Amino acid sequence: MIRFIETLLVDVPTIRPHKLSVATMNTQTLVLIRVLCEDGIEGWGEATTIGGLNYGEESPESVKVNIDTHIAPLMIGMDARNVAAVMAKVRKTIQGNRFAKCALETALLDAQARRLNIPLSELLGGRLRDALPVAWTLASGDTQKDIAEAEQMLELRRHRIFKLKIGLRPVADDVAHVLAIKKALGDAASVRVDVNQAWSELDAANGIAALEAGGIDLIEQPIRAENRSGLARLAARFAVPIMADEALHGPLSAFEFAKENGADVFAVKIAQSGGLVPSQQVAAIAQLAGIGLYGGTMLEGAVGTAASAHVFSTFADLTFGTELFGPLLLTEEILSTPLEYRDFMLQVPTGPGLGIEIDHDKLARMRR
Ligand code: MUC
Ligand code: MG
Repeated sequence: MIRFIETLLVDVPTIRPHKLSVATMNTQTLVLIRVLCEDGIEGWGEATTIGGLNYGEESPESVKVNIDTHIAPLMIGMDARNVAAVMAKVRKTIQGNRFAKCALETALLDAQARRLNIPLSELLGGRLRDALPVAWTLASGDTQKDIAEAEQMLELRRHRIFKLKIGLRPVADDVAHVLAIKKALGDAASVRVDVNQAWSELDAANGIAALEAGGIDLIEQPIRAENRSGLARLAARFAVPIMADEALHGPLSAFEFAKENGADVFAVKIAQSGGLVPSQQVAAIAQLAGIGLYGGTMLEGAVGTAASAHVFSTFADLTFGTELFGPLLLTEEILSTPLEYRDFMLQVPTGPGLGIEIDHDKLARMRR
């Protein structure tokens, strides 16, 4: 039986300002969820947003207040071992709030997998890989700093896929910035861009042509999320793959994209999908429609990153890798043993549940 659900807010400074077209992040707020069950088993989940409400329609505070006030009371007393039944009730009763739902489903599945003494990935049907390629986002806002950062990551063998955040400056300046980085790194690295919706369709047509000619490998959400037909036109027009990110809100929107040939690649995010099981549904739709897969992040800390890793490990294809670097952007570690990054890959945890242990003393000191 679900006995108690606790939500905690934890503000963690980033290692450097993280500049996106919609926000500059100096801290990340983790919403951590602890579900305590009658049999003594506890499960953890997490939700994060980007720049409060700058990126999407949920904020850390809305996730907390909506769980505390509206969602947790529905769940208390239900059978913790039947995660599907609990989540079916939540999904039927609560509109929207995909991030909150994802955090809760994560905690319930973590608890159930711990109860069964198996890794979460096995509860989701089983993993197909034990390690995931991880991209790093270069977003200092300065070309030379970004090149130095990328070279350091290559040297450390931590990342060889780099995603550049653009869209704030004029298109020509952004293109020059990206191509300077590609030129400096050469074939040692895959260089990609994320415009976070900043371009008009006309800007995108010009910008993408130049980026494609310069050897850029992937173009993420160049135009407004609402402009689905525009993204489909860009995908049809260019050979370089066009990826949907902010436009993708779970299985139903994945299905619409698939019907409309709306994108070449999906950035699957557990929070945007509304949970771990819905993320698998998004992936299944993509695979049936011949759409490529990329494991995305909402810059979660260790809990959400581990949850994402378990889910992505079950995907049959993960052609474009992942960007599960969230914990590496933060100055504080909330696990007693950090997640393991080596040889350009995140190792998918192997212990029961999420396979991680929270440092409770640290959390007690850091919570808001
Ligand atoms: C996004 O739009 O993909 C992921 C990596 C990063 O730096 O920002 C996020 C959000
Ligand atoms: Mg993105």
